Amino acid sequence: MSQIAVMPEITRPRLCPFCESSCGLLVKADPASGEIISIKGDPDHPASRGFVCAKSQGLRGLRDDPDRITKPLLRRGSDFVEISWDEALTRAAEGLNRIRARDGIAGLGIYLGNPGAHNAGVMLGMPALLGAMPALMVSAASIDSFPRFLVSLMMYGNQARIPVPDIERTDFILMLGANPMVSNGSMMGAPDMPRRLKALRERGGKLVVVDPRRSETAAIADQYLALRPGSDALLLLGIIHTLFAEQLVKPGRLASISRGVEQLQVLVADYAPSRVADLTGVAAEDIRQLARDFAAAPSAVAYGRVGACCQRFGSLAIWLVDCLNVLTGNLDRAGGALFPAPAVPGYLMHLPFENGEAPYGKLHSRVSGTPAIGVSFPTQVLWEEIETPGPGQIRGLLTVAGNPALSNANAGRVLGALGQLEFMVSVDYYLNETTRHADIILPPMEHLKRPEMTLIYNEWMVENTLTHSAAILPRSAGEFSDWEILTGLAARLSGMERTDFVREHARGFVEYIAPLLPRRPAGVAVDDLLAASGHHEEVEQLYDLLLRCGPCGDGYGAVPGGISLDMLKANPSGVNLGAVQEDRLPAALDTPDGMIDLVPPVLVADLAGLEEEVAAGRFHPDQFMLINRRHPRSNNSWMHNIHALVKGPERCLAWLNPVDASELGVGDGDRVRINSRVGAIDITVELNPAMARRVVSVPHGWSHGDPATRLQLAQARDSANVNMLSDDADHDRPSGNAAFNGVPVTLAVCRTQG
Ligand SMILES: Nc1nc2c(c(=O)[nH]1)N[C@H]1C(S)=C(S)[C@@H](COP(=O)(O)OP(=O)(O)OC[C@H]3O[C@@H](n4cnc5c(=O)[nH]c(N)nc54)[C@H](O)[C@@H]3O)O[C@H]1N2
Ligand SMILES: Nc1nc2c(c(=O)[nH]1)N[C@H]1C(S)=C(S)[C@@H](COP(=O)(O)OP(=O)(O)OC[C@H]3O[C@@H](n4cnc5c(=O)[nH]c(N)nc54)[C@H](O)[C@@H]3O)O[C@H]1N2
Ligand code: SF4
Ligand SMILES: [Mo]
Repeated sequence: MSQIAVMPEITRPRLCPFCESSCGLLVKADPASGEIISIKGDPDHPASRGFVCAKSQGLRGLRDDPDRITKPLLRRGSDFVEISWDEALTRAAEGLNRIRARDGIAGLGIYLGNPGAHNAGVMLGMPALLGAMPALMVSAASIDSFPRFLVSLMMYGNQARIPVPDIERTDFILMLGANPMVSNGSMMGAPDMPRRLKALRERGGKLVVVDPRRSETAAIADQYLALRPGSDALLLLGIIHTLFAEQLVKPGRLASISRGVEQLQVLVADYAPSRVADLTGVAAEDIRQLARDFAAAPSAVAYGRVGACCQRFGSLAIWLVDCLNVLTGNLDRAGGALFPAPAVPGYLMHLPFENGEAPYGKLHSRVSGTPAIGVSFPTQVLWEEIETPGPGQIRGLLTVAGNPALSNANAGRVLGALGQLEFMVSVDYYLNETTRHADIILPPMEHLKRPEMTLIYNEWMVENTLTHSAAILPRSAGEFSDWEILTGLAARLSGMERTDFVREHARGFVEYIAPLLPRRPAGVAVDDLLAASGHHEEVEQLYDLLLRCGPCGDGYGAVPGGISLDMLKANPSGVNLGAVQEDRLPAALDTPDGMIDLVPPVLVADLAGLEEEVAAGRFHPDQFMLINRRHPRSNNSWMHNIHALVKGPERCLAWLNPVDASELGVGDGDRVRINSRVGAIDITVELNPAMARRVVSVPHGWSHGDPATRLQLAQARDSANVNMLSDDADHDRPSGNAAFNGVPVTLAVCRTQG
């Protein structure tokens, strides 16, 4: 399908697929040999402007990795053999259909992992697959951002309404549980965080970081507050209490579009800084002063991410972050938290209120009665549904771009469940800790052989940019993209030809998301709209339709200057649609009464849970707590087999404050056993004065020793799976999101290395 002329060395712009920053890269390659010669930042990309981080080199590493799977694999006993695509897709569809025929759709589950969200082919292919194979679907969103989605749904009436910090203009950022100097920012899509944070400080702005570890971001902050893990909600309650106590509540124009300020004042009454200080580890006067500084700044924004979100009180924390922004008048205004107006509609999250009721808890899971957000359940539901016999037990699973064996809480249980399945199919590059349980593995071709384009992450980009990247390397026969694999599987499941299936799917899909397509020409059939994009590749045709009918689209000529895929292709470094705008409220509110709800009952209810945990001693200063950590040359679980990224000293180390270490009698290089309610790991200690007392930090995504995997480099690393410790039962109650931070643990000396 690709029409690249073969010539020596070409340099092409390319969207980086590895994190939300979505940087523009310049890839120099030799299409004849397939060699990637260099990967640099693209100075012409409108948002990243030449910035690039080390992980971008993963594109080359992935291409060159001899362990990457290039042909479909079929399980034969404990081994795998290569089979043809035709046989693989046929067997995969037969296996899944067999379970559906016997047990109904309740017998099937789908796990969608994080890189899927960075891959337009997966994002456009999954609705097609779900159409052909309705199943209980869980995704990495519930081990990452469910609290954010739930809070947006309840406060603004729409999960996709994500307020992002206006980092370019703000005077003050209060950052809880985020480390953008390493992660490059999440739900604050903004490439080149170092430059942006430096610019903030150069214009006299202030950065305050709240974290149990003096992180790389805390190291460049104006103020750092060390916090007891999991106590963000208590700190925020103390700050909001102070705002009321000191008459600093000034919502400005938000007052007339918000509901519940008085109730909120009553709710925070019990959380005077003098009370929460002992629980959070932050001095009462620091809490009061923080409230005053925040309220006094010309503009300010509170922002909470993975550390604040993926914990037992993640929904409370994210709710209170937003309340703080509203009460100080900083939501929807320049320098505060703004609502992006994405050019490609967030169709996956399009779930309106019905009869005044939020799409939350309309479905409950069979085993634990866990409520779904929309139709999405948290991941732990999948494992209990596989484990628990009876009608509706899940016996067949499809995983797409996910590695739950390492990424999900209570990994011991996940492994047990994976081993119990009757039939499993995985779409993945690697034979890893998860896919080794599959019966069939379907490997997509490498990134640079397919086109890529901005899709869901434009929901929360600080700058509104769109990029389309053409394929750079030519594909060979027998290589398929994720889009082709997912639609190919869906077609087989439906007993149809793939192209017919794709057409039929597109018709239904476009009707389903019709409210999100304001510039769709009236009375023109979907087939005719797609035909107008006939000069593009198949997956691009659907994307073009979304662009052109979407809120910034050209409406097929009706809106001169509007966007289309042709326009993006003419600007291969990317198109800038301008800064995110203020004053989008109240128009952008989708709550039934058109107001911001400051006191959604499902969130307020968990304050009782917080009090229970306070009473149970969860925040006792002697209790050891586990927290997460990311590394600049690692991406969750799956870049540990790439030499350029994994080389160097061992990284899977438990960081401990030196005082705690000496009390425990351990030093650098010693081994400790960390125990939690659900499991134990042995791991090497590294002393680090950046750690708050009684906190231990361990990175996730490690433990590659399983001999059944095909990850030679990764296997050689000494590492442990931190998610053997995280407790799936101790999740965030309102959303069901996993709690990786603030896990109560005990530590004991294991053995000393010589
Ligand atoms: N290099 C690299 N970049 C990545 C990734 C990666 O694996 N590696 N992963 C990508 C993904 S999928 C995501 S979602 C983003 C995440 O990006 P971020 O949200 O920035 O997450 P982290 O980098 O994990 O930083 C979380 C911080 O929270 C702190 N923390 C832990 N517990 C608590 C707590 O209870 N309260 C508070 N206030 N802080 C706490 C941790 O010490 C850490 O500094 O990063 C993305 N970018
Ligand atoms: N303890 C702890 N656990 C955590 C976190 C934490 O901070 N602490 N962070 C959590 C977060 S934020 C996230 S997002 C999750 C991630 O959790 P998951 O999404 O479950 O896992 P990943 O490690 O991202 O694994 C991605 C898989 O996709 C494959 N892959 C990569 N690119 C592609 C592609 O283009 N197509 C296909 N088909 N496959 C591809 C890789 O080979 C790998 O198998 O982990 C979570 N787990
Ligand atoms: S920050 Fe790094 S990994 Fe993320 S998009 Fe940019 S270059 Fe890629
Ligand atoms: Mo994530």
